[in-house]
Amino acid sequence: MENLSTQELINGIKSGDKRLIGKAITLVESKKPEHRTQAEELLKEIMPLTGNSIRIGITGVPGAGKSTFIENFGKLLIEKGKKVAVLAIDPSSSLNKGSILGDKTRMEELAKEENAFIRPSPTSGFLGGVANTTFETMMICEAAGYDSILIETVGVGQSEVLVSDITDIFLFLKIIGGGDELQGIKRGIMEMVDVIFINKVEEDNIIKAKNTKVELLRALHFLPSKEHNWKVPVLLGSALKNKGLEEVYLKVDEFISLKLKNKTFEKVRQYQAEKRFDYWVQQYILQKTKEEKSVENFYELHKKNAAELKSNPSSEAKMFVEKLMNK
Ligand SMILES: Nc1nc2c(ncn2[C@@H]2O[C@H](COP(=O)(O)OP(=O)(O)OP(=O)(O)O)[C@@H](O)[C@H]2O)c(=O)[nH]1
Ligand SMILES: [Mg+2]
Repeated sequence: MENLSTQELINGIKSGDKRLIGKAITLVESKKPEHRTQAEELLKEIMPLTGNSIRIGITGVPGAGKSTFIENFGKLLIEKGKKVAVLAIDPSSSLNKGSILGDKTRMEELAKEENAFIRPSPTSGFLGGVANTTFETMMICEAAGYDSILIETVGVGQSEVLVSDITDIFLFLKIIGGGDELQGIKRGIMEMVDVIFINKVEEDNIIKAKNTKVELLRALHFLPSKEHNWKVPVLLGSALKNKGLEEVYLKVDEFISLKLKNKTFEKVRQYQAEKRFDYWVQQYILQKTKEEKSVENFYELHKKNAAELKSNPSSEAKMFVEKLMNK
């Protein structure tokens, strides 16, 4: 990696230079400890410029139309005067190469927009883990003036949990399948979702789509309300034909306004930050562990005991931390 100073990167971010924004993101994604130190420096400096965006998570099964949706929804946001950053987390990309590349080509038009920035997120971070690396990428985008962040993740369960930990609103893209309409939406995901968009609704399946909507609304009725006074809406449309996206925009806007009114917008962000703090405490303790030979040795010893099923992993972890503290 080209050696740019922290200040050069910060200036680049502030002036909205996409090449330097990209370099700064590469820095926070780096697995090298010395890069991490520079990343911390950079993030500390840009912190006051972050937070001023709406963070939108978008999920759905592979092929549901997430990228197509983001392409057209992103363009709609730009028409409304927003600056849009798109981050894609694809936990399957290591198995199924080309998915992320696919995203790039599917967002061709959005990528050409001056006010859009598109970036795939790595599926594994060094210390960060997926959600933390993505969060820091989001901070850089916010500092560069992007006020709408769209995060695409494929609907396989785990990644939604991560994405819902860093976003303000969660959108679920559903396609109509045969048989049980609730199949494919795990209860856990349903509980995280704030807006549902049934995609690929076109002339030939509109009746089916309406039935699906009724079924979904019925199922949602039995779930506890995540946000006070919010009923998860089920919208119909076609991402490809640009139908129904304005309604999604209005619902997103309504939901964010409600969160601000209920004072949960800030509260949830604070709670998310607490979780990140705890995460980083663990990561930095682990990193320190590896820096000192004697500590590393007893770390490895307890880990081995756990791995060999000699005793409970939590007991081994407790013994290790107690030794570490008394050192
Ligand atoms: N008919 C129709 N096709 C659509 C619509 N939205 C997306 N598609 C098509 O569905 C296919 C998958 O779309 P993508 O946008 O790549 O879906 P995705 O959810 O991002 O897929 P992954 O990233 O692979 O999980 C593409 O061939 C799209 O052109 C729609 O509203 N109507
Ligand atoms: Mg996609």
